[in-house]
Parts: sequence; C-alpha cells; structure tokens
Amino acid sequence: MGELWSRTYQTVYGMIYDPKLILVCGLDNAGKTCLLNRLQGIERNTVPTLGFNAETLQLGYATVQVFDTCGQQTRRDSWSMFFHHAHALVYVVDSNDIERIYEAGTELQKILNHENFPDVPVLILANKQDHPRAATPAQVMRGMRLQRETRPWRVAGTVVKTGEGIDEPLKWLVDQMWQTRT
Ligand SMILES: Nc1nc2c(ncn2[C@@H]2O[C@H](COP(=O)(O)OP(=O)(O)OP(=O)(O)O)[C@@H](O)[C@H]2O)c(=O)[nH]1
Ligand SMILES: [Mg+2]
Repeated sequence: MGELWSRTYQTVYGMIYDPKLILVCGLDNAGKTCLLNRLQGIERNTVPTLGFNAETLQLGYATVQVFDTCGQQTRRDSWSMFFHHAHALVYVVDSNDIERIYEAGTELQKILNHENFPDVPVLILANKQDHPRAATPAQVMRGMRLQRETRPWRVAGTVVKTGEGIDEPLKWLVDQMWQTRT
C-alpha cells in the first residue's frame, strides 16, 4: 500500500511539477517557432531562430517544456545537446519545400540513429498544408524514407500558422509521453 501510494504521489507530482520536455526539430523555415507561438496563443511574425526558445506550457492535462531549436544547417549539430533530456520529439517539415523533403528525412534519420537519442515518441508534422502544391503527409513520409522505426511515431498534416490539425496529434504525443518514459 505504501509503495502504491508513493508511486501515485510521484506520478501526480511529476505531472504537475516536473514538466517533461518536448524537443522540436526540423529544417530552417519549417514552422517550429510558429508552432511554439501558436501553442502559447501568440500571433506574431517569426525570425530565424539562432539559439533556441524554451517555454513551459499546459497541453491538456500535462505541463510540458517545449524546446524550439534552430534549423539552420550549420547549427543542427546543436540539437544533440538536448537529446538526453527529451521525452518526445516533434519534427516539423515544410511540405511545400519539395526540394528539401529528402534533406529533412536525412536529418530526421540522423536524430533517430543518434546514440544519445532516447526511446521516446516521435510526432512528424507535415506542415504548410495550406499551400496548394504541398506534399501530402503520405508523400512527405515517402520522401523522408522513414522505415522500421520501433519508437511510437505518427505523422499529421498541419497548418501551424492557423493551428489547423495540431491539437489531436499533440494530445496523442502527450498520452504517449506519459506511457513511455518517466
Ligand atoms: N503558409 C504557411 N506558412 C507557415 C506555416 N507555418 C509556418 N509558416 C511560416 O513559415 C515561416 C517560417 O516559420 P518559423 O516558425 O520561423 O520557422 P522555423 O522552423 O522556426 O525556422 P528556423 O528558426 O530558421 O529554424 C514563417 O514565415 C511562418 O509564418 C503554415 O502552416 N503555413
Ligand atoms: Mg525558429
């Protein structure tokens, strides 16, 4: 009984006071900072991120820390500094940037194969679906060549700029986070 109480206490305490970290990666211009702003209910123009932005947010029942990284090619190596702390990955892809979907896939594979990247759920946002020539989520996945991934993962089409399509996949992610890693 004592142990059960202790575990329940730790779980509830952890949910309220120890926010888990969602790492947001993706190429430059994909929509990562826009996503962070949207989750805070902020509407403002973004500029390319040079370091990172971190915010603690309420997503449904969970308090999470969202870590928005810099997608510029020369700075992508810095993503790995945060792998050890990540409880989930959101990988944002510009579905309208057809020429760089392959590159987006290469960078995602590097993350997933990195020795320090933990066994955490992965949500891929095929963003900018509002563009008439945007690749569909299925086309994005084919273009990125994601295969045999054993972690829980999911792809969703989004328009981060308006918030369209983000709620349900993020709810899935939060549920996965509280099931997989403490
Ligand atoms: N049309 C459209 N534009 C979007 C969408 N999401 C983001 N954008 C735009 O894409 C541009 C880049 O967005 P950011 O959020 O700054 O991109 P980022 O991934 O943070 O880029 P870096 O900080 O350089 O890594 C901005 O002009 C956004 O307004 C979307 O769903 N549709
Ligand atoms: Mg940014």
